[in-house]
Amino acid sequence: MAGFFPDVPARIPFGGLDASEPLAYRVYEPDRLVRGVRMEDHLRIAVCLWHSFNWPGSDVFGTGTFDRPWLAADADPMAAAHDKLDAAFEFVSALGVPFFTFHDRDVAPEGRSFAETRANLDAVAAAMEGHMERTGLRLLWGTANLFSHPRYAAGAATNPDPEVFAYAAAQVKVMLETTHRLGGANYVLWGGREGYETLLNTDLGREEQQFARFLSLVAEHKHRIGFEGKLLLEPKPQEPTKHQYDYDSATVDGFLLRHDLAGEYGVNLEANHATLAGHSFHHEVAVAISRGIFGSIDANRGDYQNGWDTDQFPNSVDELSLALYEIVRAGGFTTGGFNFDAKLRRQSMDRNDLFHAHIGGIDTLARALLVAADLVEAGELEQHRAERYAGWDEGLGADLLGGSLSLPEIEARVVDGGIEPRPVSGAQERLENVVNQRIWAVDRKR
Ligand code: XLS
Ligand code: NI
Ligand code: NI
Repeated sequence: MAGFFPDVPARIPFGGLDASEPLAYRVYEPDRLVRGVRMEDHLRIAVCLWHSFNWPGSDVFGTGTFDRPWLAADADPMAAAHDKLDAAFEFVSALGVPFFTFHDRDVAPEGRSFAETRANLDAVAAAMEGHMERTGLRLLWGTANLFSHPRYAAGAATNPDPEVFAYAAAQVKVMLETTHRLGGANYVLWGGREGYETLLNTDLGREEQQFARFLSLVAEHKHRIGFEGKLLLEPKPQEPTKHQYDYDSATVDGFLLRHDLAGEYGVNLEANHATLAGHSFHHEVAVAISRGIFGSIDANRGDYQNGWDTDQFPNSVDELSLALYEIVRAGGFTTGGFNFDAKLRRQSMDRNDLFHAHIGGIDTLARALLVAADLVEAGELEQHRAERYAGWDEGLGADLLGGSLSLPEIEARVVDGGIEPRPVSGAQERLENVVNQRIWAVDRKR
């Protein structure tokens, strides 16, 4: 293939666990059935244009190291936008995954006015439609970049200046419509700078009202234009701001309930954001599912020694098996999927490093899926959980939850009924063994 990745086959093949070719999948087989559903449809994998095609490999101490000609300072912005799209669609097609995701500013440059910026995005969206038709690739979600431009330094919806709110609202309107036009399955809002740097200059109450108003406007417009995808908030506790309002799933859920937005929004969970919030990724997935707000996932990982969003490609089957267990047990994704919101390391400057990163991440997810499916099928964890809570299904438990007993009546039940609770083992180590045994045995299931 003579495009931007000349050494890569037009489609990354499946080679199996013993494959010697590095550019081949060991586990990911799109058509393989797992609990009756194709692996591709379970995982719904997406490539993100932001980190993978729009980031030059720079960090705070150094400039870009990656070979991304369209990011050159002297490139004509619109020509560069089209070159970037060509390379991105070539990449995603060769990877053989069904979806991609992007921010408005990832694909189209900002113009000299709002109208010009909008025209740039419209032109690029037309080109994207052509690429999507040609390749069959679909849009998992679109989002607006409300954090890079200096106008958003103090936030977008939560900015002290109403003009910034208005500008951001107009920008989201355009990007929501663009996502709709491209048949996006979801629309994501990550509150990049919706938070504060210092409480000394921040009016928390006002900012919360502003944010809620912004989100109602977006939900209203979604219905107005007939966009059927889900609206998803992406929790993150900090970075770039010191404190972000969408701290984690539980915080987002409380906010939505408080502002009458429940039902309008779900969450897009990112593994590294969960760990930054002091949670495991497993926790965030389980909380979102239990609250009924689970939407989609930004797949990546942090570094146990670093306290920031290192956005590395995921490579731990052990960790992802637990998250996937929750997802498979809950019936799987509806509109969501696994988006690789992950960055190469700065020294990974070969063009093919982008392939190695994604292939490894995809195989890790595929293997975690097999483990999760196996755990669900075996049912040991569920059986233990059901037994552990069985007391709540009838008798005393049902009476307590049903609300028919007052505190004095409960006291009478304890005294007269001779209630004398005896502690029971939580069996944690045994259950941990159950998980590990499934991980070790997964190759035998074929
Ligand atoms: C940054 C976020 C970002 C969102 C989309 O930390 O993960 O990539 O997913 O704006
Ligand atoms: Ni993300
Ligand atoms: Ni992130």
